[in-house]
Amino acid sequence: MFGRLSMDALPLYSPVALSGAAVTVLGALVAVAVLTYFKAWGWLWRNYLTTVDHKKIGIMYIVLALIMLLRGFFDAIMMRSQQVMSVAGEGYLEGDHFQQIFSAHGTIMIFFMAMPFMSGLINYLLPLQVGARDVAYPYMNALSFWLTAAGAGLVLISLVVGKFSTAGWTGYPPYSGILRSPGVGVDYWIWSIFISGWGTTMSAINFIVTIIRRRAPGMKLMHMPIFTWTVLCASIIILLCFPALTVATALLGLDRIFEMHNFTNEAGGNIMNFANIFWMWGHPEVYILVLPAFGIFSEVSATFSSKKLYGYKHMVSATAVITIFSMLVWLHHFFTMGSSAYVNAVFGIATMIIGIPTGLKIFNWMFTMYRGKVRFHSTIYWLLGFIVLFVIGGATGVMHAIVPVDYNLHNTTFLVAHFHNMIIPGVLFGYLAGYNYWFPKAFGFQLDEKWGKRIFWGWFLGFICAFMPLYALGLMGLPRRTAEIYDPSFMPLLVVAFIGACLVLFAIIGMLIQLYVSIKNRDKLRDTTGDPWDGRTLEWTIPSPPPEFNFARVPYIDEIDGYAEAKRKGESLKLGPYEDIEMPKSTPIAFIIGVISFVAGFAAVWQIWWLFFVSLVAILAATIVRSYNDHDEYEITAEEVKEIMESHQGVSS
Ligand code: HEM
Ligand SMILES: [Cu+2]
Repeated sequence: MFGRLSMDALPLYSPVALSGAAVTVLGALVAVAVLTYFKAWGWLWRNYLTTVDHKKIGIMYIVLALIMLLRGFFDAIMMRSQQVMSVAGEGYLEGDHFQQIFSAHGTIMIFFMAMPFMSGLINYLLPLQVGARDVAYPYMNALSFWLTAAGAGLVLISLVVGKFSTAGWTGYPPYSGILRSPGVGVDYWIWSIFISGWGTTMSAINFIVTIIRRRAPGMKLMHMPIFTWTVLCASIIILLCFPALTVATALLGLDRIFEMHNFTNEAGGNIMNFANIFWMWGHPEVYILVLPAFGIFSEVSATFSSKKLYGYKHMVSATAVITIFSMLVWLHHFFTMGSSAYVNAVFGIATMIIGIPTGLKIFNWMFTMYRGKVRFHSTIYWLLGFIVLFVIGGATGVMHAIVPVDYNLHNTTFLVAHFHNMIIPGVLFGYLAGYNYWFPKAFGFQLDEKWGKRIFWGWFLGFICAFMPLYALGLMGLPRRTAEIYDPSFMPLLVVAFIGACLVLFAIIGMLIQLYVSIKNRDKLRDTTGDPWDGRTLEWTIPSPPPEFNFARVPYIDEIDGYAEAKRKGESLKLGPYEDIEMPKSTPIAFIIGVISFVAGFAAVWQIWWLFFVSLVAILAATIVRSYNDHDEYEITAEEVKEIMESHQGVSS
């Protein structure tokens, strides 16, 4: 009846696991209590849970990302303290638990922090930047979000019921095979990724069609804002590469449930095939994450230097070259696994070539700032910090691309330092810059600047202290994923790394304080113009926060940064007439399918097959019900649009 599920699944075996579960359950209870206290359930249901508005979906993605950032960071600081404590004594984590923590940390940070943060920013901004009233498929957009949330829910519930994977965020067999990992941990990993991966793939389709079909009249591809370009390229990579991940996890699941031997070294299987398929997704994934961040840096450098972006066309070509090469280098993740020297050399060189377009971008951002009127707002701090740190990360990446060097460095903390060095400045700093930059657009007031700078310094200095020592420790021979460290000579650097993590903790708490302070002082921080930074792209032509239909009158754009050009010439933007607007209606179905997908995933993890099949039928039924709905739109008349716009004073369009 309950498959593998029994009372043993509760984390009563260890006080540390029990406290993790308690914090999770308490957190959920507090959230429920607060919502009940403020009688917010109805509001939440009508405005968010059932919405198909890309702006609200974007905000939900970012809220999810920030919650998961807290959780992922908590794991990180547990690992850091365990390693410091284990040099002097035994530490407080058992090996098995430490393995769950690094696996959860990596999985959460990549799939449920960085990806939702990216999807959230894209969802919010993309339609606004191309002058559209929504994404191409608003309902599918909501569905994508709820599938992502279902995956995140599975990771969170693994903390309370059962255990998480011990096979790392990459889930390599044989560690993830049924013989080494007979418990449910790997299944949680598989199903959370599998379900959220469908959501991500559907988002990519949505973004691509929106960019191709929903641009404002006159806007040619080479007039698109650079962020939109990077979203197009990242979405193409998602569409081509996420299926590889879906296949890898599905085949691994078949191995585990039906003993199919896709990835075993007997009965005709081959372990290496997993690494191959996984990294066909895994390496491009890095560029999926980093390209939109590059797009944000481009927007931020131009706006805060009051200049147009240096070398727009080259930025577009560089993005396209990176897109193609991102898919040609995956094998550098297993240089040491027995390919020939010839194959390794080809992939090593292909890897290094990506440095060229990336370097070009760095120079273009610097040339954009050069001789500009640079406003040193915290938003551009993220760009400056990124440039300094990313160049170091790039250099150590080239070291890994030199195959004989990689033989010595791989699986040491040198590698851990390298990839955090790319992904924290390159990805997270970019998204945090975007969060700062577009926050007033979304909520109508700016974030507190004093805390903005403190948060930056916390992340920047914290990053340096937390990860530079790992380069040295790696060269000294410390392997990655080590729970207990006996060599006392590692102690000083481990302590520095721990202090770094504490600085980041300060920055993360600072982010919460910043939100609190900014909401409290929102009247002082209010943006009544819709254009607080003297922006250059279409999102700044409409009120903050934007009305549900985004653009009351359809804008016309026939050059790059058309809005900035119009402002420079003292003209106003060309706009179409007021017209009746069709908007998609809210629907609970996407949310319901998300909840059922979570149940289906949970049932599959515990092998409660009847529940699994009931869930599949329920998803199908919900989809059919939805397809019978012929009235999924409502109309706002031209008159009403005009009235709404006249209530926003001081905004021209
Ligand atoms: C400042 C915050 C962070 C700290 C202190 C931190 C710390 C750590 C530590 C201690 C490990 C284990 C290293 C080892 O194998 O010995 C690790 C692994 C990892 N981290 Fe982070 N991390 C942070 C942020 C991030 C972010 C933002 C991401 C991604 C967006 C990320 C992705 C990963 C991944 C993918 C792994 C590999 C996990 C595995 O080995 O399976 N981390 N991190
Ligand atoms: Cu790679």
